[in-house]
Parts: sequence; structure tokens; C-alpha cells
Amino acid sequence: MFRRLLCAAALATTLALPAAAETVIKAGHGTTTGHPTHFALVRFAELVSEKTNGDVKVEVYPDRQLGEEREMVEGLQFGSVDMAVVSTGPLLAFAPEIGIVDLPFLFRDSPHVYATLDGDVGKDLLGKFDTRGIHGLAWWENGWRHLTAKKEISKPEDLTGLKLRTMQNPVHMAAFEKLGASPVPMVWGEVFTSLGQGVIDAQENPITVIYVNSLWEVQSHLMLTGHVYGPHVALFSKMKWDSLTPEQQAAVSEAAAEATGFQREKAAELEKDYLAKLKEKGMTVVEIDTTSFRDALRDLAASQQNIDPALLEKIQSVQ
Ligand code: EAX
Repeated sequence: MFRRLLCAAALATTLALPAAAETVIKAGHGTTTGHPTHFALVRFAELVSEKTNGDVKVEVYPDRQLGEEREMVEGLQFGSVDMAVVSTGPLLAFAPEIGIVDLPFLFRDSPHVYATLDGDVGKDLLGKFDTRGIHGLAWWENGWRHLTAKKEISKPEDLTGLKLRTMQNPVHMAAFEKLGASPVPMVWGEVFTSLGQGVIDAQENPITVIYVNSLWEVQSHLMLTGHVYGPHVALFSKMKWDSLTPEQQAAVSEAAAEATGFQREKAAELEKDYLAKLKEKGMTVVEIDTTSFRDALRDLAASQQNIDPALLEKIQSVQ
């Protein structure tokens, strides 16, 4: 009798259903492993694994391994990329309404940014992606964008005729044209070489992006303009999202929300550290009175067809 029981138990084990097939999420971003977004995605992956008891695994692909930012977003629509964390550069092509966050000098400070993006304004904007095959997950942080060049720029006149690389973002292009520069829209992967070859003279990005991409080697001056707050939007393929169980969707959403707070703290910590390092690398760092830039851009919003005046007023009134 005992032998028969043992055999039955052994048979049952071999016939036991294999563990549920692991779900894999391929997540890409366009900057290096030293950027706060990479730390956030690694933390997000840990949280997703914990919250799904290992059933869902996030694979992180930095450095544009899954393509330039726009290619990654297209990949979300086709299903070749499951998650991408990107700047707003390419996003206006997918959800024009997002352009409002690109307005220079829109946000007063980081608390104003977080109160806006973590409230119904941010949730509504993320919802704009739903009809475009994309699920908006969270507002992570690229950082406050500053100007770099091969000379000091302290007023708009200093930008006259300067070939300034912008993201492929009509709001940024219009802003720098208004300031007197010649905007050159360009994917991020070409910027370092183009600066080195003199194809472009200047660019603008957060301190973390400037440092982790060694821009001190091709730009001598960093002007702390903080002219735009740059989000890194965490986006999910709708195809992939719909293939998850409700429990897995809840786990992914919770993990993204927890990683948001982690990422913003990491961004602030790294920005301080990297600014000191840029000075050590010999960059001339200039504090800028941005009044003349703000004055020159006063009527920019009215000139942009995708900017909803009511939403602009709502954002400006957020406390
Ligand atoms: O996402 O294109 C840009 O200037 C972005 O800030 C950069 O790729 C990091």
C-alpha cells in the first residue's frame, strides 16, 4: 500500500502543471545607467517582482538599446516594446495635448510640478494616450532643463544665429526661434557628435543628462536657466497592458507610483552631485537672471495651437 502511495505521489508531481509561464516586460529608456530614470526602472523591476511573487519580470534596456525615444514609443503601439520612459520630445506626435508641459517657465518650482502632474491635470494628460495604443503609467523626472553652449549666454540677444539643438518638439522649437536662435531638431543619439563637429553650437537638457553624456567635453558653458521642467513619462504598450491580469495591472501601477517618489529623490540627489562634477570637469557654470527670457516668451502659449488656454490657467493656479 505504502509503495503504491509513493508511486502515485511521484506521478502526481511529474504531472503537476508547470509553474505559470513568467510574464516578461521589456522596458527601455534613452539615457545611460547613471541617469535617475535607470535607477527608477531597476527599482520598479524589483517592486513588480515582489508584488507579483515573481510572476512578472521587468527587463531594463538603457542607452537606446530599444531605439531612439520616438522609435520606442512607436514600438509600444506595435507591441515590440512593452514599456518606455521617454522625454516629451517625441510625444507631441502621439498626444499633442502633452505639449503644454513643455512651455518655458510654466512651472514655478518642483512642488508646483508635482502638485500638477500628480493631480487630475497629470492624470487627464496621461489618459490622452489611451486612444493611441499606449497606456500612460506615471510622470517620472528627467529634470529642469538648462542651456549649454561654447560661450556664455546671459540674455536672448546672445542666442542670435546660434544653431541650438532642440528635441523634435514644436513648442521648444518655437520658443528658441522666438529667442533668436536657429533651432535644430535632432534625436538625442546624434547630439554629442554634432556638438563636437560644430554642426550645432548649443543644446539644452537637465544636469543629469549633461553629465552622464559627458557634454562637458563639447560644451564649455552651462547656464542655469531652468527654462523648462522636463518629465520622463513612463508609458506602457496598450497591447501588453491588456494582456496582464487585473492583479498584475494593479501591481504594475502600484510599483510605478512607488518608483515615482524614489526617482524624484534620486534625481535631486544626482543633480547636486553631477553639478559639482561638471564644475570639476572645468565647465563654467553661470547663474542666470531669466527675466529677459521670460519677457521674450510672454506670448508663446497663445501662438501654439495645441495649448488649451483653460488648462494653462488651471496649471498656473495649482498651489
Ligand atoms: O531623455 O532628447 C532629449 O533632450 C532628452 O532630454 C534626452 O534624450 C533624455
